Amino acid sequence: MTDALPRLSPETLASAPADARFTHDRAQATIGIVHFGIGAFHRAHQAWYTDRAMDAGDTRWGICGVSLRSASVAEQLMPQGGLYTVAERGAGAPRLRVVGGVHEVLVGPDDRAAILERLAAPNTHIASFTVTEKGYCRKADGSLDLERADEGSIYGFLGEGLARRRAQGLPGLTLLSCDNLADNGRTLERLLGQWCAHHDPELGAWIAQTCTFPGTMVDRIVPATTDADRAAVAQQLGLADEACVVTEAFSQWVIEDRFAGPRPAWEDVGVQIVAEVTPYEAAKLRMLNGAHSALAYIGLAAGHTFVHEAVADPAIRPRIEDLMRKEAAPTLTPAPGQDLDAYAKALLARFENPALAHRLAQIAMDGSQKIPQRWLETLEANREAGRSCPAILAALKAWFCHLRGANGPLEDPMADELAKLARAHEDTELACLLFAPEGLLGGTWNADPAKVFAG
Ligand code: CS2
Repeated sequence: MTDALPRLSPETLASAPADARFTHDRAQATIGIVHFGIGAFHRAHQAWYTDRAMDAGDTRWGICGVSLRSASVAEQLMPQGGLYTVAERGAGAPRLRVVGGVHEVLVGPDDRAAILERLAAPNTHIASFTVTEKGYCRKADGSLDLERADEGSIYGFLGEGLARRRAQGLPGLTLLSCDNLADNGRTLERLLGQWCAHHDPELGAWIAQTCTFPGTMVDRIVPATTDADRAAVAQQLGLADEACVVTEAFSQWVIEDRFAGPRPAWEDVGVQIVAEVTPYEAAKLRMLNGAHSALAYIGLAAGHTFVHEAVADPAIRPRIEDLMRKEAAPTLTPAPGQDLDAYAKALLARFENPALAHRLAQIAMDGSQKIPQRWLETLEANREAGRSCPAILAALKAWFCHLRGANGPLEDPMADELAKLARAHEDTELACLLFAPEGLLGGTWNADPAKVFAG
């Protein structure tokens, strides 16, 4: 039925419901942000905030979205002039907003020259990133994997784009990591520094003087969009939208106040600009993401497909509550006004949202990149305090089963090494190998797994 609908575009936009449309004049807008990783999360989060900030009057913040590998986002968005819909799903009818802030979508390998030109443009003030944990090309010890970094990653683009700014006498950029890494800003700063030390030390010095790397906490649950989602959005919008995203009503963005130059008035649309982002980031990674990964592996082992099913399972839910309240929360130092008990309660309510249909398998991907900041840091802080973590240990065991292929082929940048180890060793041996100082996930959790698992 929806096949017959016209496609969303600047020409057809007027037929979308008025309360679902952005209000700023796109013709006045200029591009001020280059964003790497224009997947569903960016579209439902940073681009959604920025678009609303542009509605408030400052239209310097149009987004040039870069997809490093796949051309499919560009194919979805460009025929629509960059327009797409964010559908917020909770109880009742979804709330729609067509976002007008994305002006251009470029694809890593094909559009290299255009991407570099954007990075070096005088109007560009911010480069931001949602390239997932693996996009930072870290080795097990946290340092930059130079080989992977030189295979079309963000570093090559930043290195050349920033070198051009330097040559042209332009100011540096705010480099804004929006991925779920511990200390994401400083991590990006350190890794880009390592890339420069190898390729262009003078550029590294210029970056250190002129660019900033604020830390951020980003939070919005955004399941991968399905055909059924696209059909539902089209029906409600009255237009076909190949690039729509579905998400929850909740959204949070906390940014460290450390900008190199101008920025959107994000604080006017609900973004928290703070002096110290770590308390928010650590709580989010250890409680929300830690619980998410535990739900994923334990939930898949119990035969569930979706987050809302796993969290409702009476055999699983108490473990998840314990993980958040008894294991993660005691390791955190809350910011003034941050109530971790209320946070845990709110997270459970968000996980229960059946309208999201968030697949456990989506969260289970790339465990090797996620587990250190989600579980191992919590395990280490509890170890230092002499406390045990039965919920996280149960989740680790479920991850080991996942590594042995219990839920189908492994999707993880370390899939081959992990699967080989997991199939050759039982749980305690495997834990010793993985978490030992030289192990694939060594360096974060300094326990003797032989004791912990045996006990
Ligand atoms: C999830 C996150 O896929 C995952 O690993 O835990 O994407 C999670 O939904 C977001 O961080 C929520 O803000």
